[in-house]
Amino acid sequence: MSMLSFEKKYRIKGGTLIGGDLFDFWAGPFYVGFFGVAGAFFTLLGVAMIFFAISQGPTWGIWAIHIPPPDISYGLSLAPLQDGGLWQLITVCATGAFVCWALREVEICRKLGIGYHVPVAFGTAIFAYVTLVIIRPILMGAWGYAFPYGIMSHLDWVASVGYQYVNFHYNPAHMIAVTFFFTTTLALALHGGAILSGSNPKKGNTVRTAEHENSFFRDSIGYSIGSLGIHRLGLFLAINAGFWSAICIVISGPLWDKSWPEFWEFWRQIPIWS
Ligand code: UQ2
Repeated sequence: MSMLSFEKKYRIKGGTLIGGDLFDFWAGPFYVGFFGVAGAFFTLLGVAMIFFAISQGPTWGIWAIHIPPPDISYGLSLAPLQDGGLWQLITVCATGAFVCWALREVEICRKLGIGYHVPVAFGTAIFAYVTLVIIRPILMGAWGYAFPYGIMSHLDWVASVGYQYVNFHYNPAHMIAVTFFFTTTLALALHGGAILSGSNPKKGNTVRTAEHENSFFRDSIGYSIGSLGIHRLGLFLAINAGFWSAICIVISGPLWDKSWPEFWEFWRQIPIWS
């Protein structure tokens, strides 16, 4: 079935979570839905407020733009617009837009009768962002603990929070997250290489199948995870990278406020060593 006739067959009403048939239509190639409309609303409002916040600041320089959260002294209250309030509204719009995008993906999955793997994976990225700008600040009692919106300024925030815990690389959850990020790139490099090597034959050769990919890995490392398995592994690795990123920052402060190198002192304190 060609893609065009496939889409004609499956682009039918139904599967919405909210709004019934009201927003159940397409705009060109794009499915709209209630969450498409709500997501566009949050996006336009959020981007407009980013531009307004920049216009009130000292620079339009792309690297120097800096939209900070309210001062710690505001605690968890609403701050005046120019004093972190715009950051708060931008955060509401960003979170709203991300969640709408994920729920629009869910509606598309329901229409197609496929699993929710893609929105679940995207949900992990949303979870990491929400942990940084909402969950951890609430646990620590002030919006001022969130990161500022700005290219260099958010990097400065990461460096500063890292040094606050002396050496963030000693955070065990950070170690796990980094390991998952690296393993994700290893798996995608192996998989991308495997697929391209088989599907781009030299002139005169036929496209290879999964048997060739299996045999390559059995010959080289004595094991093949399989053509479905590699995708299960990839999803598992990528979701864990995002998940442990959220864990490593949410425990820094709420659960552990000393230096991370000091955390490993427990090992040296085990009586057996003395
Ligand atoms: C594989 C396979 C694929 C692949 C890849 C492998 C036919 C097309 C890349 C090899 C992957 C293995 C052995 C797992 C490696 C483990 C980690 C943690 C990176 O076997 O099946 O399908 O693309």
